[in-house]
Amino acid sequence: MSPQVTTRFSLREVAELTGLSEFTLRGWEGRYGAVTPLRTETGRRLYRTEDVVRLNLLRDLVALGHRIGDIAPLGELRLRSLLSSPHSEETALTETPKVIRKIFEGGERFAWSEISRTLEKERNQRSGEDFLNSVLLPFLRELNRRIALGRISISLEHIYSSLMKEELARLRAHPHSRKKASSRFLLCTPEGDHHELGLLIAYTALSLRGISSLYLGPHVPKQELCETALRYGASHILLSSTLKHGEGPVEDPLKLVSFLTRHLPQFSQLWVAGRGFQDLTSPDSERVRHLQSFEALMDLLPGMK
Ligand code: B12
Repeated sequence: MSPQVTTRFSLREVAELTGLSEFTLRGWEGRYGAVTPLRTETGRRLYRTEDVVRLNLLRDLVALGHRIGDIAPLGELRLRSLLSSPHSEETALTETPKVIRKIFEGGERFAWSEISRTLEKERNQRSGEDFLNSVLLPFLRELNRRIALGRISISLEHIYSSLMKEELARLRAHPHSRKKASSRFLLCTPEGDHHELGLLIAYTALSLRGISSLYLGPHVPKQELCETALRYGASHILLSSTLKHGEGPVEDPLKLVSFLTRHLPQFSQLWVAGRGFQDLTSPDSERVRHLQSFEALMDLLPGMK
């Protein structure tokens, strides 16, 4: 009889199998007790197959909007029933606006001219801001959800991202509002972070509201940012970061904000947003504001002087 082989996985292997980063895996274990892997004599983690199954379930539920702290204590049966409960993917799909479903159905068939027509029709029926809030942002949310669930191939992901960028550029090309605000925004992502979609959305929102802005784009060194803020006379710096410290080559957000509050011109306010700044909920300077969402950004813009 052959000896029984029990498969064990290292932290790196589990990261590859689940698509969760090593940082997230350690966090879910340490903070929420999501799984308790075995340990080698030297203290390295060894995961069982059932740990990987459990982590995949937790990952899918988090992508559907559940909080890890709420679901981490639940057993496998309960997790499975949650996946097929009213918050299941099917329900999320039927709750998705019809136009968004049409875009994704078209994308599956590579029917790009059909998608263009659908978007054009929506664009013509709505104001720029309504198109942004009711079509583009829900489209992005659904796209992120599908990516997190592993439902989108890499090429489709790239095509959808380009589509989003084109639509945003189109909105900016036809501003619906004349320049009226005296504010001057400077937009960028921190050095090391190349994710610029969130920044482009904000740039488009500012343009639709007639607010002057200078788009520096992604990966801007902090010293350069401070210098440009001074030369441009920026009333606001909008800094968006998607990468979390430890998961990419970006500086600790606390240290970055502390540097900026010391070196930005006194007349500039600093607004930070995106998941890279998620943990910076109450910055300790009055000049710094943390924006939780695009809705929060839009709410802040109208009354600006
Ligand atoms: C597109 C993408 C890329 C593209 C970026 C292209 C571009 N020019 O923007 C490319 C291919 C370059 C890329 C590279 C990498 N990526 Co990437 N990427 C993504 C992806 C698929 C979408 C991110 C995005 O743009 N979302 C759009 C924004 C608007 O949505 P959101 O991030 O959910 O933000 C929400 C809020 O935070 C808020 N918000 C966000 N920004 C802003 C801005 C303002 C002003 C406001 C008010 C609100 C706001 O609103 C959003 C909706 O609620 C995500 C996966 C995902 N599903 O999110 C991974 C993801 C962000 N990437 C990730 C990683 C790790 C990388 C790489 C390190 C991968 C690698 N190993 O090479 C590199 C890093 C490159 C670098 N140095 O920056 C991780 C980040 C993990 C973490 N928590 O830090 C993610 C989450 C994937 C994953 N699950 O592992 N990536």
